[in-house]
Amino acid sequence: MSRVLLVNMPFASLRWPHLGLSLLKAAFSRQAIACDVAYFNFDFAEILGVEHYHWLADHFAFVLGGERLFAKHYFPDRLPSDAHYYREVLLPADPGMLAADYRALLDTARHIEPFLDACTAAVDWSRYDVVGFTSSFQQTMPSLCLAQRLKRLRPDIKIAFGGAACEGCMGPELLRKFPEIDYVFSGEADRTFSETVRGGIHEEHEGHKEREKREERERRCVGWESGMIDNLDELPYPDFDEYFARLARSPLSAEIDPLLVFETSRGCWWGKKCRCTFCGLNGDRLGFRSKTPDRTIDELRHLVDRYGIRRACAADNILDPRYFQSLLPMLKTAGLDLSMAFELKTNLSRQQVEILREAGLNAAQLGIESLSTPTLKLMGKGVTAIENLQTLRWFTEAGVAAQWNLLYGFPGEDPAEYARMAALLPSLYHLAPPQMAGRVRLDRFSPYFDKAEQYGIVNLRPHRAFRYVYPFSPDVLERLAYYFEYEYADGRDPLSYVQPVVEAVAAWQRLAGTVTLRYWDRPDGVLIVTDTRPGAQTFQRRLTGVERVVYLLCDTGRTLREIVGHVTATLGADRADESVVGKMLDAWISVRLMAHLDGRYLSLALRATSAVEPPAG
Ligand code: B12
Ligand code: SF4
Repeated sequence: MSRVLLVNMPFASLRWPHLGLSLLKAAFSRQAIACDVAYFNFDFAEILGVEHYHWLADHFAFVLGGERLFAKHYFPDRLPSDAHYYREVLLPADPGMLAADYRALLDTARHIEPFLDACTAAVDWSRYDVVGFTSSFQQTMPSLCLAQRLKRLRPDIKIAFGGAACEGCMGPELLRKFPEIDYVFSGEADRTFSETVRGGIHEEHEGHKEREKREERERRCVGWESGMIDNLDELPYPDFDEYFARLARSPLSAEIDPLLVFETSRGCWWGKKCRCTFCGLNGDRLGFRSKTPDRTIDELRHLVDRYGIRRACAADNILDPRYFQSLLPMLKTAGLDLSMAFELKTNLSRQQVEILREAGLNAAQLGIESLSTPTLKLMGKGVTAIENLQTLRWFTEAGVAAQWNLLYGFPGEDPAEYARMAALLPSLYHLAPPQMAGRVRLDRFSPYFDKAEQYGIVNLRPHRAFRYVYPFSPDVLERLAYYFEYEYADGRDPLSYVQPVVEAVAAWQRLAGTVTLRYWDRPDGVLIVTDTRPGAQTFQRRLTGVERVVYLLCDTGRTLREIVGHVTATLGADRADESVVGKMLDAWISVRLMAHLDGRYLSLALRATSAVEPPAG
């Protein structure tokens, strides 16, 4: 029976185990196939230092800085020069890039040969028949460099590749262009990889040396259709042992605060109905599947007990909405004491945000993307600006770290929406700011990629960074690239109208955490609002009677009709004169206590928690 080594190369994060490899290892264990996992990303980080390593992993992810370092090693003298790369790729992506940073990037190259030597020497390769490389997070060229060495050292070892960079046509193309790869697995491989190995990768090789031919190599691409797991409860628990062992013996361990990674679902239920136009997640497979709540709790308990870590990050693209009635309340009482991060769609209620918080959510990646409903409609996001805003406010209020991005450049977007957004943003400086304001990326598998013309996207071409990694013809690059560049059929340049939004976001980021807009609803029926945002006209306001009732009602965005109806029901018809209420709302909008979006009014102040003393007055 074959023995398998799974390899996690740079630039995978050091902060968590690799979920895909940990599941594959567990799948091999079930089949009684010996399998180890090598976290060579640690070996590189131990040469570079944690900070430099993560800088390369995160800062250069989309300009492929890490891939290029290894590509220069793999293809000596076949790639365009560093000076070109700097001018054509790095500077356009980051005009403020310092010369020192550029030199630091280039200087990393001298560590590659010793790193590969160390990887080669660290393992007794005669113990393995199959070596599997995972390839996302700039891992393709680092993996190929090591695979090339292995093939020279032990030509009989079978090399398999899998992971996000092998999905769709990218996998077969890698197989065609890189002779060291024997097998590519596209998509989920929980079942197919162990079955293929059990079926005899090794034996097949022994008998059929001539299988080097191109046609047959293509046959060795195992597709996702055969690999998709319908019932996620059938998956084993991931085996993180080697990650934690590697972390424990690393001199870097004191600098790394590890997280558990878990998944409760795969695919996206929203995307299955209406894929967001920019979304390339999940490759070709969006079919949503989720684990049963009992199984999820058992798995989390197992992970917490085994590894003693109580911080976790879900790899899910989206939360199963049924979990509000099942998994999340169960987590509250399960006694796991877990703090978790999840990616979430923003069509939530205040009560749901509270359920999430009580279940242990302490960070969320919110799919906000825009604060303009017409733009959100264009991208098929299925939420409105007001939903985005109220959810952001509830998360800020609940103390859950909200991470989100503000994107622009959606084909067909109305520039006037950006003028409106720029006017709105200074009212929001007391909320969690976006991590970045940036042009929407064009990813493979997204509707923008698949139906570019239909969306008014022209001149679609692989992101220029790929030319600096692969010395191949344009048609090959088209099949290898994950990110693309493009122009608009109507000739627009978003930079001509988004600048005020970009500047407002920069101001927001600078001010984050230093300004507040908060209210206290006192038992004596007085609602106190304090405001320290830049330009605030009054530090403190008192709202009573109808004002208080309306301000509290607009915790969720409300129409004027709803507001008037509510005032009539609670205070009587004589207090609910529509024009009087309308004037009150307008006055609040002018002093930025309230936002008016999509025909709805939303109170902007955060509800004070009991931990904060109400101001006197
Ligand atoms: C969760 C997630 C994260 C988490 C990390 C959690 C983690 N597990 O590492 C967070 C939010 C932190 C994150 C960060 C980033 N991410 Co991310 N992330 C994902 C996401 C949504 C799921 C990944 C996951 O764990 N899936 C579940 C596991 C079980 O699946 P898997 O790893 O793919 O493994 C399966 C198969 O691929 C296959 N397989 C995998 N390896 C191998 C190897 C062999 C030999 C075989 C046979 C099979 C095989 O079998 C496995 C089991 O079925 C994917 C999108 C997606 N849906 O895949 C993006 C994705 C992987 N991320 C991506 C990117 C770009 C990033 C960032 C650079 C973004 C950024 N600038 O912040 C960073 C990089 C961080 C780093 N350096 O490690 C890209 C990668 C693109 C690429 N071609 O490399 C993806 C594909 C999203 C996208 N479309 O842009 N990410
Ligand atoms: S962006 Fe999120 S919600 Fe939209 S299709 Fe992709 S995974 Fe689903």
